[in-house]
Amino acid sequence: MHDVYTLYGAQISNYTAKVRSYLIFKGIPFQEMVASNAVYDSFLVPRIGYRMMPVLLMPDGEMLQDSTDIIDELEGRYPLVSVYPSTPVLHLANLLVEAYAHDWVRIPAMYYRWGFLETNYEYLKGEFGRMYEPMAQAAQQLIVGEKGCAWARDRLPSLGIVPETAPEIELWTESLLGWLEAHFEDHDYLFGSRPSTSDFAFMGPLYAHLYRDLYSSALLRRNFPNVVRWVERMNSPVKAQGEYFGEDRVPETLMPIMRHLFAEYVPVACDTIDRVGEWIDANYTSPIPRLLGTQDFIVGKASAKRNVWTCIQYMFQRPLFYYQRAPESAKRAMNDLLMRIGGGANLDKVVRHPVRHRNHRLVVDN
Ligand SMILES: N[C@@H](CCC(=O)N[C@@H](CS)C(=O)NCC(=O)O)C(=O)O
Repeated sequence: MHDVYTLYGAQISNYTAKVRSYLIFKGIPFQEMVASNAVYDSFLVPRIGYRMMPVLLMPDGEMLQDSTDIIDELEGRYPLVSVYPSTPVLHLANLLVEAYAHDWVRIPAMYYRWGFLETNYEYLKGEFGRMYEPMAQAAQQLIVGEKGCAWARDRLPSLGIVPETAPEIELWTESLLGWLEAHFEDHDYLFGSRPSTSDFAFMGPLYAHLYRDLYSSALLRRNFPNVVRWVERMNSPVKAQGEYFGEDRVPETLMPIMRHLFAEYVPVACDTIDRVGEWIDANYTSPIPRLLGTQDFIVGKASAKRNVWTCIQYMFQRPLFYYQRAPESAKRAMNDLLMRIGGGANLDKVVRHPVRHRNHRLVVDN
């Protein structure tokens, strides 16, 4: 087929959902292939080097892993209807919410998937089994699915999902869904009548996990109908390209999210930048490991430890660089946003060693 992209991923995959909704919005022709064991072994691992989805195969044969890199590569190829707001304050706010949705809302997504097994487990075994072995008998799929589930559940402590944090994750999730519900009462997307990269990033946890998994699906449908409609909008072709807010100001309905992200995500992101920096000072080699020891974090009234996920620097250095490299006039407007957020919110964190992806690995950007 000519000029058709292939998205390797799965319905249950957070970061596949992000890229899928982007491709749908942009009207980019694509087909989807399940990243099954056979596809991994015979096609993806030999080219990417490890098991990870999503992967996008371009019509010219180039392959990309990493949902953010995929979107940015395609923005370069299809720049006409950009998914980044062009005005400074909205652009910055979008990069912040994108990083939060990508890195941090993964916590509620994983918690709600694995925290309610009485409701979710049979469904998840089937989903994992069908993904890994789509051609196998149903009974065989359940066996394979059980192993896949065990592997995924083992990840929870690395994200700080432990019995002490669970009640606070629930409170946060209900608040977050409430903020989104109120925002989508007035607006089709986060920054206006056109989706932006933060909408796509939110589709990961909100579609792949919360909308589809049985327990959270009932919760969403019961209490958050605007969020449900937004998810469905995000997976449907649009009639009009829409536009971002005319005024370069973050609406009041998004401010609770902005405040939460500075209170709980930014401290972790800044610590991650320090830890990655120390590792690079000591090792100065590539690639950078995915996990680097542990760090303290808070969720609501609970505090706990989690692993340092080095990929967090990759997402959070984006808003930092945008802010720090902006001309003074734009910075003044962005500082007004930081003042509105309050609590000493700032984006002054110095990134001594920027990172990037090379050959599908996180490396020092030098
Ligand atoms: N930074 C990557 C993260 C992708 C990712 O974590 N994908 C998950 C599925 S949603 C996966 O394949 N995990 C396999 C693993 O962690 O080993 C991206 O944005 O594409």
